[in-house]
Amino acid sequence: MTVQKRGFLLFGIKKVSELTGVPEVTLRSWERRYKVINPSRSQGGARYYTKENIEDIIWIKKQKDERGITVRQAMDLLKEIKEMKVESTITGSSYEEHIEEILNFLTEYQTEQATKQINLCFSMFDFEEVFHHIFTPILHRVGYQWENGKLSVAQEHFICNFLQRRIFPFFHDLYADPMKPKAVALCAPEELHNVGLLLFSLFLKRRGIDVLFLGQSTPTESLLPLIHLNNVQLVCISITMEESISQVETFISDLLSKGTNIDFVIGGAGAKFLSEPMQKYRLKGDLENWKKWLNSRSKL
Ligand code: B12
Repeated sequence: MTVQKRGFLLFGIKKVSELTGVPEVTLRSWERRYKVINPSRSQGGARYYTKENIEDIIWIKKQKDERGITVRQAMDLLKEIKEMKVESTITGSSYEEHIEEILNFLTEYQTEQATKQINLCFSMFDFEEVFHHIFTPILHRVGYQWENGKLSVAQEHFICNFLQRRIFPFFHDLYADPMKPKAVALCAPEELHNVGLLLFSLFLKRRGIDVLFLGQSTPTESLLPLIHLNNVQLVCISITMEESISQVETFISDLLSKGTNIDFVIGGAGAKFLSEPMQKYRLKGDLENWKKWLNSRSKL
């Protein structure tokens, strides 16, 4: 059954099952188990799904069927994306307007307009605010839209590179305190997602800590000489793709077994898959959490 409510089309579970190819019983069990896709209910208890609900179901099915991701992992990812959207609406509609404008311009390769809009953001907000509350949600949405077939790979690459080019100059323009210990920042082996790592490196450098930024897919065996020669005291690692977790863990255990007095911090969406003993190095959350973490580090 399909009904209209406050201008929105709503679909009954039978129709949704037909449209998505997901059996009704599975739809009910996903709702009960993960609580991420929540249709509204009629007074009689019948479920009514919005168009967005249906898109989300198709997205979850695609993750499971084509990418071999478990339903649990796909639901976690979807939840993160939804929370980012809610957060940007709560923290001020002003961010949301910029997010949409910039994303629209970049999707259409309108570089001049996007540049102007980004410049406006830098004039209105602190640069870390721009990166965390505007650039990061844009990139997360790009991922979601790419997954849904709404953005091409070319658009995804273009947008990511365009935004990265606006972040790097800040990193180079900041000066570190020579009296403070040094950090090294790297992505796990085979890991190409490096924007989160760049933001964390920028965070440290802004607070006086010099960061040797190694970036994407760094083979861990090459790091030991660098760490010793430069008196590095903190190793920052970013993991998005789960695959390299075990290599990262071996690297950390090796360094610790050599008696090195080094601290580690690991972030990125894949860090949730770290084993229990390694979870103590994981730093979750955003800027505010990072500030708390830094305050708790007397060495830094
Ligand atoms: C741009 C992008 C790419 C670019 C990356 C370019 C680059 N230079 O980084 C390219 C095109 C290379 C790419 C490739 C792939 N990608 Co990609 N990509 C993205 C996208 C759209 C944006 C990533 C990004 O920059 N986000 C913005 C940053 C700021 O956010 P973040 O990474 O979450 O970081 C935050 C925190 O996690 C944290 N953090 C991150 N690192 C660290 C480190 C430390 C120390 C700390 C403290 C914190 C921290 O701080 C940040 C601020 O909050 C995401 C979508 C998404 N949801 O992120 C998909 C996404 C990550 N990619 C995905 C996939 C599947 C792929 C590919 C497998 C695609 C393919 N079939 O080839 C490959 C894998 C490549 C590889 N081996 O790494 C999936 C991952 C799904 C999963 N893990 O299960 C995503 C989520 C897209 C999706 N919706 O499905 N990708």
